Amino acid sequence: RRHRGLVIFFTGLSGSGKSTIARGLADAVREGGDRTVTLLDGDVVRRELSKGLGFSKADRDTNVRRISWVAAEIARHRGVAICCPIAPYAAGRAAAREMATAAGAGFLLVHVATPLEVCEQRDRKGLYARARAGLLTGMTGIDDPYEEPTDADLVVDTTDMTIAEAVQVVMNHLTETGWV
Ligand code: GGZ
Repeated sequence: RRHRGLVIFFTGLSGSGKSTIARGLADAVREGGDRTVTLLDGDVVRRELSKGLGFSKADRDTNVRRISWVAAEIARHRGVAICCPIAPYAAGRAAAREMATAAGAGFLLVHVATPLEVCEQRDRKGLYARARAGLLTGMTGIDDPYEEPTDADLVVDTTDMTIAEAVQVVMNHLTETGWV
């Protein structure tokens, strides 16, 4: 497994901690060995790869599919791709797994299952408050769906966990399963 590509796909609500864990994990995997790690950061993806897309179901599907395709290509060439879109639909996540598998790579779905009330309390960007006030429509978890994964390889809830601890949980899993 150490010689095969791998897609690590984080899914979860806005504010769940996905991106922060993904960034920490990218550093940890780079430090731990000689693997090439590509982080498909959400903000960068929406600026560079999915510019112009919004948050309708069609646009989210397109965004998630693009990310999944790039991740699978990276993994095809034996890299480790880490991505962290909300990816609210089960079908999109299943397609991401299929694309990685078809590329001969491994696929790890990590559900960052921090509950909505915790994400909403943090509200780092004020999006939940705006959604509650009716100033923003189509906010995931408020008036837009998030289909809870039933096929996650790993579930982490950052409610009572530091980011470093969450990164360690994922790293331990990767070590135990022989990916790094
Ligand atoms: C959800 C939204 C929305 C709506 C803007 N719904 O916490 P953030 O700010 O930094 O991360 C969220 C990000 C979600 O983009 P993704 O590309 O991950 O979504 S998807 O996988 O569904 O394509 C949030 C911000 O964009 N944001 N409007 N309506 N999140």
